[in-house]
Amino acid sequence: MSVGKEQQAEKSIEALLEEQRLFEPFEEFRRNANVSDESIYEEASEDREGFWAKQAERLDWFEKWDKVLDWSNPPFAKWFVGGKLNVSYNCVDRHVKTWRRNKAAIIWEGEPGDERVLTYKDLHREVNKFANVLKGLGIKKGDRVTVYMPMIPELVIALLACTRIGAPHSVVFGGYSADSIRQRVEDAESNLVITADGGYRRGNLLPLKNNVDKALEGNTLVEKVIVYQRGENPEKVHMEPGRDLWWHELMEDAEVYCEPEPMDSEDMLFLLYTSGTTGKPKGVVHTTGGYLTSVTSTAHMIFDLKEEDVYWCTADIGWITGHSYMVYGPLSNGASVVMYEGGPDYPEKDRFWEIIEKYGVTIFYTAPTAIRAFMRWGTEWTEKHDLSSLRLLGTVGEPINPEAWMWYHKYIGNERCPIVDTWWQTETGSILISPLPGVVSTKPGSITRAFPGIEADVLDEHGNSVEPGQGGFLVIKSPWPSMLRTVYNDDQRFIDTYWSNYENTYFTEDTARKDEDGYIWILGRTDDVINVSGHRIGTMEVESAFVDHPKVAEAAVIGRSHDIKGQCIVAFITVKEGVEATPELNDELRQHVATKIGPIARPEKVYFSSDLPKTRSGKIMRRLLGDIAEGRVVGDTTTLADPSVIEQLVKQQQSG
Ligand code: 7RM
Repeated sequence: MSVGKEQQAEKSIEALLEEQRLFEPFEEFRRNANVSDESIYEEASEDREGFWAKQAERLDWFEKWDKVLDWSNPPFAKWFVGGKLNVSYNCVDRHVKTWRRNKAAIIWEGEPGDERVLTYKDLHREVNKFANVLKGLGIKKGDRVTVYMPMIPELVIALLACTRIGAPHSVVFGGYSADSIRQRVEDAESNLVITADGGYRRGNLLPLKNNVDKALEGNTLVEKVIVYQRGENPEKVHMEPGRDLWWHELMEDAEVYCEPEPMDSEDMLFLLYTSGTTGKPKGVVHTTGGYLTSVTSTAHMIFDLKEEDVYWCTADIGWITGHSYMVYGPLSNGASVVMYEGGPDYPEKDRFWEIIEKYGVTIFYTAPTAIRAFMRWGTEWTEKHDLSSLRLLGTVGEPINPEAWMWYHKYIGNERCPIVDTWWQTETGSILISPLPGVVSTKPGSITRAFPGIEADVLDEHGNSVEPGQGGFLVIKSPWPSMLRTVYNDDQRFIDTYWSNYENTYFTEDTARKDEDGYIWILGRTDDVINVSGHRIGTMEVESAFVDHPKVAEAAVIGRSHDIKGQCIVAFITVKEGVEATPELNDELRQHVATKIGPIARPEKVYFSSDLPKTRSGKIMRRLLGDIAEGRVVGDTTTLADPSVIEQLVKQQQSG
């Protein structure tokens, strides 16, 4: 069997760690960079709180804080204690007071090719009006508003309007299914949902409103649903009498100014659900002052945002990357932000390059999975377009393989744009580990070093910092402003997940290695999370979706490496007595999971098995399933209750 593959996997990690290429900052870039002096690292580590206080001064505060950090009750941190501010004021009002009022805030392109540009003044008007709409519907400070929308300007308007009146938003990614919406609406106890009749994806209008209708069946808490009309046939949209309201009708008579609510620095700004080890997604809680401080300063220093930049982050706002680096970070800095509704290959595989050329994008931020797809599509698509406006490239979401890094560098950056490989999480709120493009030399595949003011390290199981060249657990040793404050309604889960491995140290759930220069290389995750195209999917979530099907008895789900997606989902299923394991059922089950969770969770491969490999105490041995899925030599099976299960599965794997 394929001993070779195991060695290969081992070799590719080795190759990654032996990656010797070093790219020094380009001299011209350094000269003009927002940060061009390395001393910032030392200064920040000598006086961390002083550094963050200086960053907080980038914002407009209604009342200044009394204390930078209160860490008297770890792991519950408070930043900028006593400070008062408003996020929409910082992202919009303060720019409208300057010449930026007529600067483009959002440059939007719909998938069918429609275009809209909103200046900061336009954005101000829309946000204020919509904030008044929310108030008019009785939404008050502290109420959680669920938002399920396509990538259209109204999504940004909805978020900023929520922050204006102090109502935390909970965005549900538009690719999630009705069940996922239901779960999140219920956990957040929302009484308002904002959605649209649909959004375009590869030529089709996704039925967002239908999903919301299904999600709300039997829900008694949600009183109103606001529907933005994106499609062409409003008469075809079901509007529940007394519950559903059209966005445009509500906006007709809305007043054009709404006083921004002065929020306490520690008031909840938003909730965002993310997958973890157990089945139920965690509601990650972010607060106001610290979050905005971190995203504003990281966007300024890492993306080197300048007044004349045209900035494009391709992430969907349904993920944390969209929250922090499509909306809050860039807008707080007064940048012009490109927003695109649809897919990268629609109508053709050069849509992204076309957009870069059309709007003169200068800063481009995307994910390794996208870069690997571009590589596969080939340079015939990039060559058709003038990409010379670009001056900085970014990547996020999963480890980038050196080949993809080099391709990005060569074919998109034309060998003259720095690449920032930014490591962070939904929980961290902002980028914590990344090069500063004007001062840090990069190595393809490494996230390099911690942002100033961030104390990252790689520890062994005893809590000792590992020697250069060694691997261990990636941790953050002191609090930072945008760290999650808790898991919504579940302090215990917050403590157990992130703060129980080491004392007063944040456990990232990632494994990493430090090289001889102290550079950090991410290896993978320690928990049961599969990273599919940079999206976190919990194995338990997928397993629950499977066993929810009437024909399934038991399911075990693992991640397998995938050329484009990084990882993909593989499932091992036992069916109930009397059920036949047919290819049709196989398709049906994969579709079932896609319907339950969303298309991103559709398993790549389903294996049927008469039993799952279990220990005598009944634990499923995922390690063995991983070996099978990857086509590796299957490890030690002596603890198995029934070793013959493995043979059966290996046979299936080998026959494809
Ligand atoms: C921003 C985001 C977080 C997990 C994280 C890592 C992985 C993210 C990188 C990365 C290697 C990177 N938030 N991850 N960025 N791995 N290099 N630059 O993705 O909450 O959805 O995922 O993603 O495992 O823990 S997330």
